[in-house]
Amino acid sequence: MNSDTKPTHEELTQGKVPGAKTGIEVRKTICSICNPHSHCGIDAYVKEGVIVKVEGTKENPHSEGTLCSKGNATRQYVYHKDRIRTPLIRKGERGSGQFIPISWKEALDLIASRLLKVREESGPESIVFYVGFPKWMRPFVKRLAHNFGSPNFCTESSVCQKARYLANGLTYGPLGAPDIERSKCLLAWSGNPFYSNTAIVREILDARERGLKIIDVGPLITPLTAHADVHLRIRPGTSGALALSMANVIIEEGLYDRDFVENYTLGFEEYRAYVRQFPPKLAEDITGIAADKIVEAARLFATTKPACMLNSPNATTHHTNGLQNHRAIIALIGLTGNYDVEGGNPLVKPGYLNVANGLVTRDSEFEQSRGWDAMPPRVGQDLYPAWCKIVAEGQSVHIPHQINSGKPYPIRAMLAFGLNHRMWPGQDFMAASLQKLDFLVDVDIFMTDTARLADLVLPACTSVERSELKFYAEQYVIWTQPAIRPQWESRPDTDIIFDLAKRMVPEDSLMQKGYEACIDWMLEPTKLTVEQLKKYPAGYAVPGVKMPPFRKYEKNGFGTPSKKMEFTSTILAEVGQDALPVYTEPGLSPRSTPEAAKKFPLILTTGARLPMFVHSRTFRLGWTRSLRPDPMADMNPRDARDRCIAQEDWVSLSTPRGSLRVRANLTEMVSPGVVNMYHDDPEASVNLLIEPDYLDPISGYPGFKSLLCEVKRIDGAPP
Ligand SMILES: Nc1nc2c(c(=O)[nH]1)N[C@H]1C(S)=C(S)[C@@H](COP(=O)(O)OP(=O)(O)OC[C@H]3O[C@@H](n4cnc5c(=O)[nH]c(N)nc54)[C@H](O)[C@@H]3O)O[C@H]1N2
Ligand SMILES: Nc1nc2c(c(=O)[nH]1)N[C@H]1C(S)=C(S)[C@@H](COP(=O)(O)OP(=O)(O)OC[C@H]3O[C@@H](n4cnc5c(=O)[nH]c(N)nc54)[C@H](O)[C@@H]3O)O[C@H]1N2
Ligand code: SF4
Ligand SMILES: [Mo]
Repeated sequence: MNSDTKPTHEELTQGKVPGAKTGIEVRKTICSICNPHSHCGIDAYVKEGVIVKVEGTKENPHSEGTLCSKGNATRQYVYHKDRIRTPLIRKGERGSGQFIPISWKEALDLIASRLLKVREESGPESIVFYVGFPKWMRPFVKRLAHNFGSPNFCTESSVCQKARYLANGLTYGPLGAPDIERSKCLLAWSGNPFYSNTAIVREILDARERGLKIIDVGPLITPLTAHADVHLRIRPGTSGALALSMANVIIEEGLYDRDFVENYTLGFEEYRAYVRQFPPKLAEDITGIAADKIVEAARLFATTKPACMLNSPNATTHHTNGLQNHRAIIALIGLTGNYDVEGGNPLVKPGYLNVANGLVTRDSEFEQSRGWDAMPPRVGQDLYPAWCKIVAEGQSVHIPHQINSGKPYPIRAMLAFGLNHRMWPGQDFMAASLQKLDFLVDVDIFMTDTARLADLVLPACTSVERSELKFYAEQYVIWTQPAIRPQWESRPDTDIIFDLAKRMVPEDSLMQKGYEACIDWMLEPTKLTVEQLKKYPAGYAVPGVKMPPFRKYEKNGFGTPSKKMEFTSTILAEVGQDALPVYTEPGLSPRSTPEAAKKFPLILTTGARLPMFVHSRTFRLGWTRSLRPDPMADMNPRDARDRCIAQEDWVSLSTPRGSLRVRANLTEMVSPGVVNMYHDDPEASVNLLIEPDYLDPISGYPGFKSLLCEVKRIDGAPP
């Protein structure tokens, strides 16, 4: 705009042009409505302290100026009427949702005094420090918990990517992400980045144009399937059988990497003998995939070098047999010699908040400031010992069970950041368990159904109202700066945590120095500082980052007890589980429970991502909810026809645990015999239909993605 003249007609009608005349300033920030893989750059157009429009930041190399439907609804998120405005203390009965405002000082003093009292009476372990899907405040909460003496830092990752991490850890030590850019073949085993991880879609499509072969394994047809050479449309929960059968083909046909197997692995002969039990014909019966397709995929993956594997954080582990399934899947990487090689799955040590971009930080040292041996056992440690050997957190799924049993010790209080009880299988059981605590604090942006169960509720602000350190895989780093001031009396979570640290861990001298000092401490090996990063509000492209070499195992071995890649897991054997990646049927399936399948003949898979929703977060936004206004279950038209169900009919979706009223969405995207339902819909939350103890025995993971159900038309239901 020309600042000497009046705004032009075009400028006035657009109305959102930055400059002196309009009073609009563009401030750089990030969106954190969805997962930390993304966090797209936002240009916030701010007028008089109010965001009037958002656009994607073009210079952000990760998001390249794009925002999805959720990010575009940022104004609806930030200015939503459900935002918590002040600290609130419960006035009425537990769970009545009646609160009165109190001051920040009163609230923080009360938390500290109540938690110190519980610690004195029942020990620090009786207090759980919990963080839900938000990740950015985790290092500080974990350090606060441990220095307070509690081993119970627990997170949403107990149902997200930690079982995959556990399977990787048991088999390889760590396993790296796929190097799609330099690969010739991508085995995308579960996962649909077009909806769930948009930032890697460009990488996949660019590589595809260069000739990348794609094998897509999953029960649904997704946008990724359209780009695949082979689609293995698998029955949910049977990935282990498919992987073992592919290994059978690869070994029988001599397509495996002999040098790698002979020199760097443990238990190959036992594994070879075991996979002989899974010829493609048998795997066809189990998985529903034609035997010749299994052979085709196995040959393609084993003979196209280098090949890499992409896995969903959890679609293979959200099954009662998930941990071993996932071990069987990832064994294919080592078997074919694609571990830690260019174009395969190279290993890069993760830096800040687990972003593996070659920049090494000190966050594990920061957060794990006390050894496990110096603390009592964690939640779930007796039941999930393998978990506790690999994963540096408690197993959150076990929290409600331990609240009820009081064994091996009582859990009495919880300090939670972003707690959503609908995340748990049998969410009503979790809600009822929370009501048994002596003291529950929930810090959230919105007054959620879970916050209503708390004794004290604190208002957190959103990413556009705070500062945080953001690492991107592209060696791009941002110290974000607030685009607007925190709304109402909300505050950044870190302000709350550091104020509590003053009251609860005064002896922790580093935390007493505050948030920025702690970030500087973690960043120290990178030579970056917060002060320096403040000069680059849109982000800083760190020059000269050296990536580690390939095949580090040749020198260092693997991070397993035997220092080898373990086809037979030493740790699993030690804890009394099968050392081999054995295949068992899902707990509820047409094969394992044929009696139950008579009444519930369809397979239910839940939580496949939709582009407009992120868990519980965006149902309340008008724009995103309008894209799917009612709760819907996806089913194949053939199954619908058999049940006289038409598109958008109201139906009951039932499992042995209960029923929900939802609308039917008829689509060929799901196979006949399968029903798919998104989770967390406040009007029909599918986790009400899943038993709280429907769990994988090794990881404690819920069987979210394979159980049994039936769908029936609700006669006389309103249209
Ligand atoms: N059936 C079924 N259930 C599932 C899944 C499935 O596939 N199927 N998926 C599972 C997976 S992978 C995950 S990750 C979990 C989801 O994990 P949840 O923790 O349930 O995820 P959200 O609902 O996104 O976030 C929890 C809360 O955090 C709040 N929040 C957001 N940002 C902030 C912030 O900066 N500070 C604070 N204090 N609070 C904030 C949100 O408002 C919300 O209330 O669900 C799991 N549940
Ligand atoms: N828009 C949006 N994006 C998100 C989220 C969100 O809620 N919304 N959540 C974020 C979080 S917390 C997570 S954990 C990730 C999840 O990321 P992804 O897991 O990549 O997400 P999905 O799109 O659910 O892809 C999972 C796919 O696995 C398939 N699948 C299910 N069961 C099986 C099985 O037994 N075997 C095989 N081979 N495949 C199976 C499903 O049908 C689905 O197509 O997404 C993140 N991104
Ligand atoms: S919600 Fe959308 S815009 Fe926001 S970070 Fe995720 S992908 Fe990007
Ligand atoms: Mo997740």
